[in-house]
Amino acid sequence: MNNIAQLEKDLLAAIGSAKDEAALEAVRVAALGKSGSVSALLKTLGSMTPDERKVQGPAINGLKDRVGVAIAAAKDSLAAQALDARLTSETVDVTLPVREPPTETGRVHPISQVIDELTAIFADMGFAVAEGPDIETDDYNFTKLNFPEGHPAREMHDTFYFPPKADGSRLLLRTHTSPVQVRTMLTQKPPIRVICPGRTYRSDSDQTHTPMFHQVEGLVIDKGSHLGHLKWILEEFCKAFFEVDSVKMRFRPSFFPFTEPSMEVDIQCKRDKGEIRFGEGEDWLEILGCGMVHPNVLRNCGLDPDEYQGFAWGVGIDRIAMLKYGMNDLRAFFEADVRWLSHYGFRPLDFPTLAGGLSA
Ligand code: 2NL
Repeated sequence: MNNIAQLEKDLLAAIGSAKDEAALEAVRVAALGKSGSVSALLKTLGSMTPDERKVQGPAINGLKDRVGVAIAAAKDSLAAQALDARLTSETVDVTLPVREPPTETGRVHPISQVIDELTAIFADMGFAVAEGPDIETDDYNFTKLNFPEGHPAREMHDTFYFPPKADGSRLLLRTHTSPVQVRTMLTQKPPIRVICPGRTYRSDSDQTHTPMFHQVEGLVIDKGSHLGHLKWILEEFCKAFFEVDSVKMRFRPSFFPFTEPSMEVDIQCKRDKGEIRFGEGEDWLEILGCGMVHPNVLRNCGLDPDEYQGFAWGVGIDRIAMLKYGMNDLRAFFEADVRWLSHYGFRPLDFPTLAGGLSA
């Protein structure tokens, strides 16, 4: 056997025993690479006589072609083997349970739930929902609401003010949602029936106060609106919200600059080992403030107090949410702890409705 035939035999054996594509590549470089064994043979052609070359040329080039074809075939088969190995090891078990979708694992914050409940209750009585900006003018938050300039009631609100503008006026974070009702009176003709839920801000922080909290206010303006209507609305609201058949309410005289007369409202309840029940018992719990809209407020909002009158009320949403759902720490509301939310939160898509149950 001449050395070309021997080399071909050796190379085909090496190709056949290459275990993977990397080993095969090493064989290819050793044979056909720049300083490979076949390339070295090809280089010998240059120093041969024409007669020698006539015989050796086709023999060496034939070797080169056959080795190349063998390497390409081996490469295809190794690639197919590697793919088969991956397909058998990297299996996907389609029978495994799928991860639960957000509609199953996500939870609605109790404040959002309570706002949805309030909206359902008041929408049923014919109220519209109005919203407005959190950043307000001093005029809409105080002046139009009959807080005189320099009146101590302004200080009582612990207002967050923005730096004064060139003209001396200051924007502020609204201390109540009343400016939304001011905007409503300025732009809509009575009869007006709106509720205004939203964020409110006061510079106050302790166990029962957070600098940002939530309020819902209601406003009714018409020609003959009176305290009898107000009492009925608030009673119906409390029964529906606390999901009880009857509630006893107590109206105590109070003071707000924007209402006259003004009242604070308590509901009767029973306290039992930290649990509160409504519609029974001998204790009283304050839940809201209300009154007849002050004639100055009506005038400031473009309404003639001799033609129109109305009433308004304000409730702390965070507080009634805590009462209804038995949460005792207000600060947990705003800590964004998913463990708290998965315990106290509500299932999405279970919208509160009067017919289907508010919190069921
Ligand atoms: C409370 C008391 C109250 C109002 C809010 C109001 C709004 C306008 C005119 C008149 Cl535009 N009144 N709102 C009235 C009485 C009480 O809130 O203690 N809230 C937590």
